[in-house]
Amino acid sequence: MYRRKFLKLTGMSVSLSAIGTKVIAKTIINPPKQQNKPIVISTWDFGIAANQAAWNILSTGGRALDAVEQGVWVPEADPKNQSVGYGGLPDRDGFVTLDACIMDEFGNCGSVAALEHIKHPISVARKVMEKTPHVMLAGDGALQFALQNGFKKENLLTKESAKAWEEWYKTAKYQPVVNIENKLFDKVTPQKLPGNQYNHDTIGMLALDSKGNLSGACTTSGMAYKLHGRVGDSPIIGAGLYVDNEIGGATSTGVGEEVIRNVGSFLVVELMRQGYSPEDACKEAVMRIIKKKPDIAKNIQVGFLALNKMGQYGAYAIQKGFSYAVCNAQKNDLLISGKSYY
Ligand code: SD4
Repeated sequence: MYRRKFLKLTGMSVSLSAIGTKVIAKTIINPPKQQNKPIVISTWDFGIAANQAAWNILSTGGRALDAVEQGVWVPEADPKNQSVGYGGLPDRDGFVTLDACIMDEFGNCGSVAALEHIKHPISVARKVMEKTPHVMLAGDGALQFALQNGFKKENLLTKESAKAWEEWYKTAKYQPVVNIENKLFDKVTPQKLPGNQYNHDTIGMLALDSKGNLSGACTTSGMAYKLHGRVGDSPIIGAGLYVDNEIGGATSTGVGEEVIRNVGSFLVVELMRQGYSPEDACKEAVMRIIKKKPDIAKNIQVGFLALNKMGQYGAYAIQKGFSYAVCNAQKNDLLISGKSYY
């Protein structure tokens, strides 16, 4: 009842002083009468190619879950992409360890953390979801499960990533570079940058299929040169990804520790449940991070991307240059720069 009234206040700012803290909420402007579907969105410029693979499934009436799995396979398999899957930059001890999770329209989810030697961690995450009573497998146990389920053991450390790590090892200084995504956005290649410059980027993908069902996937090699065993937000349901088929989905990229502290993607979905547009929900989640730790937030990037049940989407990041790709029947593979606090 309350929610219905809230949604009626289209385009207005509403003060929620009744619940204690004063929150300014903007509601969805002109909610569409029909769902904008099918549609797929994903983080960063490598989302363009990933969306194309997802679109091949969505445009032929396929399920959002299959679309997001196949979509993120593209960057996972790309050796030139040094932040996801094969070719990902290693941890400080030289091991490539991958994090991934997936969530479907029924609230089922699966996840792997600190998984080594498997090119497509997203598919292992899906197997965890579909074939076990668990949600998350980590480290050696995740690898053992993958091998038992027919995944091939591979060396994921490419020559380029080994070289970058050796360069970094000379100083072994762990310091996420401020606004690294801007550099990616400007299409500077990792090879042109010294040692630790390219140290994070994740693909998060959300899709709404022609039946109106939502799914999401998130996969990464995590922060480059992290401590061995470090797990980021990307495989954590609610942090790096969350999907509620009644409301929408959200995913994150950037320094995972700050996303975990704020259970970021769950927060974005819950804000959309309260009537926030996808962009406003992402913005509010970013503001939560900035408000809690302003000094840390100044020097890091975190971005959220969200898609609601009507197929509306939006993004917001701490720093400029957060790009994301959108693909539907009208605009194929359009790259959009998200809005940011700084
Ligand atoms: C992590 N969130 O491991 C990931 C890295 C990332 O853009 O998204 N970078 O913390």
